[in-house]
Amino acid sequence: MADVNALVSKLGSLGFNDPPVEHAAAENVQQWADVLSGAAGLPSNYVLTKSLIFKPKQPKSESIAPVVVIAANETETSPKAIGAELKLKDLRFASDEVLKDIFQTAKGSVSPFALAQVPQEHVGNVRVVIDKSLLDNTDALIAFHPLVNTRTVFITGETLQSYIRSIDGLDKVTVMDFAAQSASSATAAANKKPAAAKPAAAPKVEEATGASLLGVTASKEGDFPKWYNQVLTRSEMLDYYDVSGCYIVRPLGYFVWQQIQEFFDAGIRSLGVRNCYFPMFVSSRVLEREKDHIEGFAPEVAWVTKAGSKDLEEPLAIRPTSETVMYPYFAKWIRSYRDLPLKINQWCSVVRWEFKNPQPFLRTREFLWQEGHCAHFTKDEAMTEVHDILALYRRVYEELLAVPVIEGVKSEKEKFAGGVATTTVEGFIPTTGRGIQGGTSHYLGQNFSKMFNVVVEDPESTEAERPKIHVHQTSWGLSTRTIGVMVMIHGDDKGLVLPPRVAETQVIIIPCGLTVKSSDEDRRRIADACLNVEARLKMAGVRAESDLRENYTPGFKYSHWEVRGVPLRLEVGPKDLDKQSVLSVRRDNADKASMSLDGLEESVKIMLINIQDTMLSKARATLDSRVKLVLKWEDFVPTLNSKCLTLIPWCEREECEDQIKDRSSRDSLGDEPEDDKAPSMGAKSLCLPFKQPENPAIVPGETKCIQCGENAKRYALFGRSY
Ligand code: 87F
Repeated sequence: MADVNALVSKLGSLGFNDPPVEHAAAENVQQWADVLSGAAGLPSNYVLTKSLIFKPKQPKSESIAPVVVIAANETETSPKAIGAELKLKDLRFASDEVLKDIFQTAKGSVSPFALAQVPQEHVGNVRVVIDKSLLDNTDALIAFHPLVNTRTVFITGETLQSYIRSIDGLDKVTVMDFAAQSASSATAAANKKPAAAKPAAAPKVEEATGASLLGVTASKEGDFPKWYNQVLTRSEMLDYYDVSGCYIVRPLGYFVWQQIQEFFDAGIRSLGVRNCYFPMFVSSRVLEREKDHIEGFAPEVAWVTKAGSKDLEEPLAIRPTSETVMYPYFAKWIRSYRDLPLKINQWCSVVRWEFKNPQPFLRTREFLWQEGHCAHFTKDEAMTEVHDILALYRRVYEELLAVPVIEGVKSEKEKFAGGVATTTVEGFIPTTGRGIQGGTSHYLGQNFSKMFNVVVEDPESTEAERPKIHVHQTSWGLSTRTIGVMVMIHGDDKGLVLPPRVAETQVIIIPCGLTVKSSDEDRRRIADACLNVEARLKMAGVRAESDLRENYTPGFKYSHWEVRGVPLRLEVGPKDLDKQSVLSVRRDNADKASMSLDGLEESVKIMLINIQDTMLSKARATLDSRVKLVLKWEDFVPTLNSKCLTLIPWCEREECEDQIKDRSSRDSLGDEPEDDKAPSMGAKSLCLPFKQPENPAIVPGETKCIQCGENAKRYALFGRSY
């Protein structure tokens, strides 16, 4: 027998206290509308709903995976469209047995509230689809039968969502825009255009809208790309945008960037670098002054060609980097060696119209970065700076993001073509076994100063002859790619895991241990204790928040903050308070410990430092175990295939690098792909690490390159990469 009272009290606990309206039995929607029209106590504006239960075609051996659709009565809920949205085949109405066995309800009495009656062993298989129009229409209340057809409750979209969230284990919830679906299929039918005509980003935007309801469901090992997208969107770090390759960095993600900015900005300031801002537009004349190296990059340059409907007299490029923008002004501003060094940096966004598959943070068409550009009198000074900046990049990764990196210099093939030498910090994504360039610091030599005529007079020269000396330049950049690397390395199947130094909220305080029997007095005591802990931690400089929302269970709050990567949770319950303590739960390793209220500030700070350190050591241990010394070619591809990077004795010849790439790509191996995820890409050199293996050390003239047999010069780090 349906327990209407329990339901009403549940809705009450979610903050919805209006009693159900009683009426004569309604067997169908028409009758429902009729009986309501005569009832008293109706809200002024409401929508009647339908709740439908479908079942996909599935093998008998699999457990039943029903789909509950909650929609406005007026909404056209085609099973085909729902199936397409959920990627399920052949949706049919569920049988009476399914209604009875799984939802303990019968035809005619189905409502969202039947979800609470699903036995625990089935809950994980149930999918829920909510009609977006119900949630969007905030002017109207939503009408449901509370398990019996003689009453109606009217609730808000917010309460409906809270109710669904409060059901333990129910995590497959999709918000579906039926209106957009039927509009787009109508247009498609009318135009008979191929599917490709649909904007590619649209379904993702939709998925992201519904995502705020959910935790992460994809597994990191099982489906890494899906996992990465879910972690970013469901943690609310990032959202999709309707220009392909462009993304919204939401406050949680932007906070991480600001922490990086703050740290790096202080670092470069103490090296004497000053911030500035140059325009984002570059005329073609100026861009092409640097033809040689721009040539390879030209396809990625985006141009503005119109203002309103009028063509611009001269198209303007949007900066992909600012060498050509800045260096004419270096020539203007630098007159004497006394004007050196000139050290400037700008924080800005750049645009590179990539055609390869975009990936949030890792490869995007517009991204945020800093670009530093300096001019020095001597090569030595410039080289010192190149290394100082690289050390700062390493510290951003290791000290802030808890991400270990390998420092080194790029091969001739991989260096920035406009410069003399490129130094780099290389990261590693264990799940895919691929390396990733983390930031580069270039010694440009006198290449650009010759092109842009950035010269000073020789201070040693006499009045008579005044030879000009070209300055030695550096440029260096670090982008929001840092954030993507951090997410990929630390995230887990529950979502984001943030290192404390970059977490917007470092500690979340959650009241728990309250039951329906708890008195108001108990509730107040716990809430006050949470606020007190929050205030004490804030005073001590810890970024702490309490989650005192009343319409959510502690379990819901735990997952809410776990998805968002908060490093430390403090649970405050009556029993803890009796012992003058709280329970701490770490996000990185789930360790629980009782923490005394006495000296809490110190204990929390120590624990945050410990979390930061543990995250780095763990990532470093993984990196160390996945960089393999490979001393013969036969071991090279198998090592890559086991998701490792390789350190090989190498001749450093470009031709050999090309051969390594060819010989390690799947096509040339003649392998049939075992599955779509099998690695196909060839390996490239990531860097020549500064720290060279010593056992065995390279013996000049003796140690041979493992690919071509010529003399090896150094060990090189090779791997598949992003
Ligand atoms: C894309 C289009 C046009 C990279 C591009 O690494 C030009 C370029 O010059 C381009 N992609 N690059 C190289 C950037 C070199 C350098 N610039 C300053 C950096 C760090 C910051």
